[in-house]
Amino acid sequence: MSVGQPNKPRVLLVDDEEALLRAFSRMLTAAGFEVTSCADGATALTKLAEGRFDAIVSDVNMPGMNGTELLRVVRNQDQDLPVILVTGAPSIDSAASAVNFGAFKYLMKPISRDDLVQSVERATQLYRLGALKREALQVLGTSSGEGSDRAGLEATFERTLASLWMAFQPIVRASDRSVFAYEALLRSDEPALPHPGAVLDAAERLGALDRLGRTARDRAAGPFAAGEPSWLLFVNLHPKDLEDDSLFDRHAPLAQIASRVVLEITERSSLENVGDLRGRVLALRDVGYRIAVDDLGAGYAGLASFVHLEPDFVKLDMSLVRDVHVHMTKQKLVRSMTALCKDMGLLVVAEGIETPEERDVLVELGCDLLQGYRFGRPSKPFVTPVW
Ligand code: G
Ligand code: MN
Repeated sequence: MSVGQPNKPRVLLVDDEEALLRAFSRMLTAAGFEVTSCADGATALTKLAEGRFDAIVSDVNMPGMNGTELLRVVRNQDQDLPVILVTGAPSIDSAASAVNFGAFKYLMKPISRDDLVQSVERATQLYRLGALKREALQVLGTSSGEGSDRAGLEATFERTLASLWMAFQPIVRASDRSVFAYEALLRSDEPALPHPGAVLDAAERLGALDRLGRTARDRAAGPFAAGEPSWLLFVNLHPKDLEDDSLFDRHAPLAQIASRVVLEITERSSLENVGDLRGRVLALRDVGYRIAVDDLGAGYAGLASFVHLEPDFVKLDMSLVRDVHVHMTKQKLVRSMTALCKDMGLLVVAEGIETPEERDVLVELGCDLLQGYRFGRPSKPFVTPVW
């Protein structure tokens, strides 16, 4: 497996059929996993209590505790540990409870070697990424917001919305120093709401996040449609935007250039309250958009964003980037995260790079796509980046 994973990933196999247990164990061992096998749910729980595992593969139909019951007990102890359920007799019932209790995957027998190995590989990679994220949170601490006066907010917000514009910041390809993309960022000339954070905060208080999102997306699409066709456009979404029908509208200005658009979904706020997240993201892909997880390493420790979003890109938060050249712990985290993301087929963007020292260390650590004041400030279209 990859750099940054010194130990073999550990898999707990649970199946009452001995022949299958042996076959699965052989396949997974050959693929580089350390496998512990057991024949029933109760033994599985004992093994879990004794050691650390990166994934569980369990049969559904077993005497005693069945696979979905095992999943439920595991979920009470660990929100993230991926459980892959295997069944020979799929029923709507068990599929439904599997999804309810957060099964990572539901595989039907007979299962090919490739299906098994790929599912387990993906599951253990995700789980390790979760561990790295928790480590990053501990290293970096958390951030907090700020309040503002409510009086006259509505009128101020309307003025802001009318004059809102988008700045574009370049994302540079390290290999040839060319422009890979631009990220569209909210800008306001309204003195009472001068920062994007203040605009978002006002919109949230007024229940107008959907209008703000729509305005931002429409105004990002305009200048970009006329730009160089090879550039991608990164656009930030608030979790609330995912509940707004206009985001899924194929006639919206942004949808006209959907194949060049990457929608950034932030890790800063929880996605737990978004109903049918997976379905919504599938609908966005259906329009043609790609997905990025934004601010990776900041604020949120869960894995929901990865399991449900299946992102194409991740953006490392600038708190991991700041002074990375003198911070060994950050270097180790960035190296491991980057290697793991590459293994998972994701492109990594490092953001908030301000100095050549940060830039050089990040390139050395495996980051191919770079963004930050060092290369270009967010500006009215389209600043040519410097290296
Ligand atoms: O959450 P998100 O990653 O989308 O936020 C990006 C924000 O970071 C924007 O407001 C942008 O202006 C700011 N930004 C972009 N590059 C840099 C940088 O190099 N340093 C700092 N401090 N901020 C940056
Ligand atoms: Mn962003």
